[in-house]
Amino acid sequence: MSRIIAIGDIHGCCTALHTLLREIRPTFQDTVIGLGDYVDRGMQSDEVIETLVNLVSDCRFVPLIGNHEIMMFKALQNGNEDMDFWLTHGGNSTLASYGGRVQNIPQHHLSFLRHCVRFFETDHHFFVHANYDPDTPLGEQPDDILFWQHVNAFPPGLHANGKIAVVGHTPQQDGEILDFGHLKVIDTYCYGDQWLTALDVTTGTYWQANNAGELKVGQLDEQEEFY
Ligand SMILES: [Mn+2]
Repeated sequence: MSRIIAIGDIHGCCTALHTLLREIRPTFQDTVIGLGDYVDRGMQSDEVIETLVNLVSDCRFVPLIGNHEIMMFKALQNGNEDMDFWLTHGGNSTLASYGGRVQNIPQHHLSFLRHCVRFFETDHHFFVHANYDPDTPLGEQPDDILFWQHVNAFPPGLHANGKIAVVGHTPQQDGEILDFGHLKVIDTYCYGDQWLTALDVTTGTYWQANNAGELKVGQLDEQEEFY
């Protein structure tokens, strides 16, 4: 059985990520989608990136880009205000994980981050970091919606492509997946002492791990409604 598994915002939470991957054990039958925001806030962004780089050799891994990767890139490119902006929005912990020096960030980590994509879609689902405009094709979504806009206040309707959306970015402080049916929000606030979520989008099975290395498994309701 091949699986399609999305992983929510990791934010430097290496123990939770390792715990999840040990349980899921992705193989080359599986497609694993990272929803972005691998770095910042948590303390081990360096180890998270190294783990994701290695994941490429275990499965079909598709990393999306999140707003924190965008901030990091701008900071490294431009310095000055862009560096200040990144450091005050969680980048300080990323930089600390590299020993406090930008020069310590390995080339293969930068190269990994450069290869992250804006969106991904399968037959029945699509994946973006933050949000989407339901009437705009996925390839034409504006950056401010795709990478920055939260969904809690105004959740978008079903996209015109008829596919189920899987997103991160809007932290669910209760640690639970926010499920609108046509839209699943799986940033379950791992860096805030809640859970890191991996969702098998076809079956609705999900796994959650935390920074204490604890793991739980759950099941979203009413998957059959959409097929
Ligand atoms: Mn984000």
